[in-house]
Amino acid sequence: MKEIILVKLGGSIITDKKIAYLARKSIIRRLAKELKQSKQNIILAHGSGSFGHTSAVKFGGKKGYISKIGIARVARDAMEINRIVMGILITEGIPAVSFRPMGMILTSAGKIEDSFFKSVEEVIKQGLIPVVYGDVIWDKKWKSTIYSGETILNKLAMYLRKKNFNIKRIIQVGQTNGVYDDRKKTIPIITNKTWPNLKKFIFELKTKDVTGGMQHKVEDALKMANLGIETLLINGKTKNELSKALLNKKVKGTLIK
Ligand code: IP8
Repeated sequence: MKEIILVKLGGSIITDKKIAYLARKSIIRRLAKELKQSKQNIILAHGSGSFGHTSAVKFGGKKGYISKIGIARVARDAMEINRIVMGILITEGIPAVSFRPMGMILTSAGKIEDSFFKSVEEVIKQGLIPVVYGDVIWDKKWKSTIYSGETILNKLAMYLRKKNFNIKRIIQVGQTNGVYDDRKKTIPIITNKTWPNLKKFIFELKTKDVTGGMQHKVEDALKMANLGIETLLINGKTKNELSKALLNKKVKGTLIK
């Protein structure tokens, strides 16, 4: 059984969420160097941050859109941040291959109707690093929906588990030391049991985000925990947190299990 670690670089860390269409290239480069130190099999996902979200707030996408040119722009902007990330990964010597989610998934009212992940599986077998990202997904009822990077990563994880891959854990790299409570202190562990109580007290950043912020992130991760896959949320602004997390060393963050 091949062991795989899934890593998501959040939109909040790879872009400046307060400034439209601004990528934090030096942070992406440092995270790429940290990723490169790992000898594990990795699947990488990244968010859209101030690229896709800025446009999706204007033109829609989550349950259809306001204009054809608008949704075309959302789709273009989601791809644009991917182009920037891919450029850096490859310059850093990482054999990364980009898979566009809208070409792998078709939904109806937000639920997957058809998907094709076999090429991703093949690329992992060849020892390359597949990269997916938050994207516009074409939807038979709503016309379009938007899947965040972690939703796509989770769908891939479920597929690969069925194919007997051993998904060890998901590492989500954001700009906080995991999930904060209302006093801005890290909640070290969240489980399905503790979440209903904790939920009322979590701290949410007030930036534009059509895929739902921290609560959505935790709830998606809890679904994965039900399948035995834990998620670790760490701070990408702290140097070497990602490399430590990849080596299973102690980090400041939240473990969702
Ligand atoms: O940043 C959202 O992906 P996320 C994708 O991972 C778009 O939530 C197009 C807004």
